[in-house]
Amino acid sequence: MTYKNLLIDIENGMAIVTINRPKAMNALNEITLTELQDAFVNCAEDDAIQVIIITGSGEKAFVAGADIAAMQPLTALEARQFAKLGHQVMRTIEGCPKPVIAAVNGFALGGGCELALGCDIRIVAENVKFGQPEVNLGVIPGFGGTQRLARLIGKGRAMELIFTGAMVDASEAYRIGLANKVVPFDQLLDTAKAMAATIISKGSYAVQFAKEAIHNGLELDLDRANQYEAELFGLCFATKDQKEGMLAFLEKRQAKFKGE
Ligand code: DAK
Repeated sequence: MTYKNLLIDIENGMAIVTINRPKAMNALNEITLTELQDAFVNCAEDDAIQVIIITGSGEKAFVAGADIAAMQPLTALEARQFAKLGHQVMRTIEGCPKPVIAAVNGFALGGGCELALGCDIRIVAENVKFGQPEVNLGVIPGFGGTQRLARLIGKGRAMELIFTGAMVDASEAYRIGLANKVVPFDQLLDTAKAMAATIISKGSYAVQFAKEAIHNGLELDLDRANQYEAELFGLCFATKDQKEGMLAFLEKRQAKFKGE
């Protein structure tokens, strides 16, 4: 996988996807979004990859938003197309059967905050600044921020952030549930990799079904969601990892999962 604005490193069962447009604070333009879409489809299909980590190059920015210079002259129809591309990328990340960890360094604004929201887990550096500053530009969040931010941190807090365009620092992000973990910048990637390694050591089907159950179940009422969970729970018993995991417990030894 070779891209213009992305770097992809594959090691120990994980793919590290780095958005690499440091001169524009890793802002998301059409090429970058198209490449992200392609990279996540490829990572989803690659059996050598079990967890994906996404980060931004440099210390200053994860992603400072959708590319304002590219967006400024768009017509309404072009803007709609651009928003659809962004939505498609976020959906691809959410729908990716493998866990996706955002390692968020520096500014995660607008489309950058929305990209982090599309990921399953957010580990952030102490210098992080989250925000949805679109109202400063005369627009609203266009890559799902009005929906995912409210779902993650609640309607009232999401409205405050989106109406004021205010930025949130690391401790506040952690307090309101936007960040799972806060670490010094120089430990960011290692912390994300350590979490990825822990996830990789589990039965990969169990992790995959858990992601499906949580992600899709949240869109359903509780009875249907529980039914959906029951189906996926049952499906776990079609895997060798379930037999091995339970046998290992009974034999008082560490399970050897094979992802089968
Ligand atoms: N787009 C393009 N370039 C950007 C950028 C961005 N979002 N953010 C920063 N840059 C560029 C700057 O223009 C500057 O470029 P040069 O002048 O050096 O060529 C370079 O990165 C360094 O930025 P600064 O000089 O401004 O650096 P500072 O440290 O002083 O400030 C900052 C850092 C992140 C606070 C500041 O750059 C900033 O406020 N950036 C904009 C943040 C922002 O407003 N982000 C939200 C973008 S809007 C929709 C689809 C999508 C969206 C909405 C609607 N539809 C189609 C309906 C999504 C919108 C957004 O994400």
